[in-house]
Amino acid sequence: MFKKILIANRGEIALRIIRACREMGINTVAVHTEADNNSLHVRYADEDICIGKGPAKDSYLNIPTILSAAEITDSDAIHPGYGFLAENAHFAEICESCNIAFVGPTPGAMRRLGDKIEARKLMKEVGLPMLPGSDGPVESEDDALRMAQKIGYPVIIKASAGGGGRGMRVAHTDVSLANAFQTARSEAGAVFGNAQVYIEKFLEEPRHVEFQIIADKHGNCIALGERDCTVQRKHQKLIEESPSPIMTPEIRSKMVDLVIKGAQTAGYHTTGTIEFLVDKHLNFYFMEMNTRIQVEHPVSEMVTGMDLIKEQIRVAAGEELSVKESITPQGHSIECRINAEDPDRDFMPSPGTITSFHMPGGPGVRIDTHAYAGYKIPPYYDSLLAKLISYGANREEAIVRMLRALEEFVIEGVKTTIPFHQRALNKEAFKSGQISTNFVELLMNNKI
Ligand code: MV4
Repeated sequence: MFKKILIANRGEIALRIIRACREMGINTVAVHTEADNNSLHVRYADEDICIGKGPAKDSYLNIPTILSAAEITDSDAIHPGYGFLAENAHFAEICESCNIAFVGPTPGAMRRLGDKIEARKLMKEVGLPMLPGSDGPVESEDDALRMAQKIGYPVIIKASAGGGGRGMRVAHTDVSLANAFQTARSEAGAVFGNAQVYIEKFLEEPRHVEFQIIADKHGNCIALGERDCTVQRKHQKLIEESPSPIMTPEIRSKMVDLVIKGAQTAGYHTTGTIEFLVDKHLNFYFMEMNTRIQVEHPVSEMVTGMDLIKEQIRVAAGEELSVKESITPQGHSIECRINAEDPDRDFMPSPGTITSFHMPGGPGVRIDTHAYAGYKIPPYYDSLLAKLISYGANREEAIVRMLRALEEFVIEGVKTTIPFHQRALNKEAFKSGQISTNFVELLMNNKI
């Protein structure tokens, strides 16, 4: 097992990783910026190193600086968390060449799955259900037109290196397709340095359902059920839950077999998530695979009893999975992302000092946060302040507990998304589970 892990991240996830390490007897190194000097991850770690001023590109994204910090502290592994360098294959490669274990996939597996065209090809061969689309890159406007006419409108052009909704354009007619193709291509080139795009049938009003898997280097791979992340705004998830309210045991069992086959075929040996779009008839379509631990991993932990971070560290160190069979979710868990944003002002970021901070507690409530009373939220990073997670014997109990916890939560000094969550969870559409990815928009425009 590793003796010392450097956490190349900040905020709640850095703290979450430090807590797992503490329980495992692994020493920790926090890296931080001047702006994050007073963050809890710095206080909880055994050692800490300042790696820059505020902006991430000069600190949490600076590969040479982070590797120097790992060398100086004699760390034998780096945990990247999510975001920042977590899906950077070049970083994983450099860690490898410095003899520092990267807690995540091999650079090869990360590259294969990070390229959406490659991932689509691989998962299609394995037998995962796909929306009709191109089997490779679309190279020209004529190519795009031919494919679109074969698939039928509406279609979506997506960047092969994409993610977070960048480099993505929908077209409803031949005329709009030419423009969609060109703008998706140039945006993909500008944002990702890779202009390759592909085309798919555009699914209207889908749900987002994703499967959590974990694999070791001994041939074991298991699934930990699914998460429903349909409640999003501008590709930022706001509420996640497990299990999905629309899942059936039959569909889950079929999907679990397929995602495990997919991960094994990709040579995958860590935690990962396979994302699907779901239509109103409960047809599933592969969307993409995420090769990191995700923000919303706690809801899977709550319904499976597995500590995903500890397990991820164990498999990175070459150990076998502690559980060899897939786990069926028990009970129900919901996560609300408490962001320092003003829902009344189009979710505008609200950095500043938290003047008072009282966390909820009691049965079935978990909070992952790096914040506290007096904490100053820096303006440089994402606005996630806390993850409020509820657990109940069933969905109704998880919702009631979440509403009770949201009521108990006091955060003063900055605006937060707490009022948004209270509104959302009280909506009949949410309670009945009858929603699609347009739920937040409908809610904010008072259309439901
Ligand atoms: C789609 C789609 C409909 N049809 N692909 C959004 C993020 C990116 N990873 C892919 N996305 C979508 N791909 C096809 N063929 C709709 C979306 C989409 C979406 C998906 C999940 C959750 C929220 C969303 C919001 C807008 C668009």
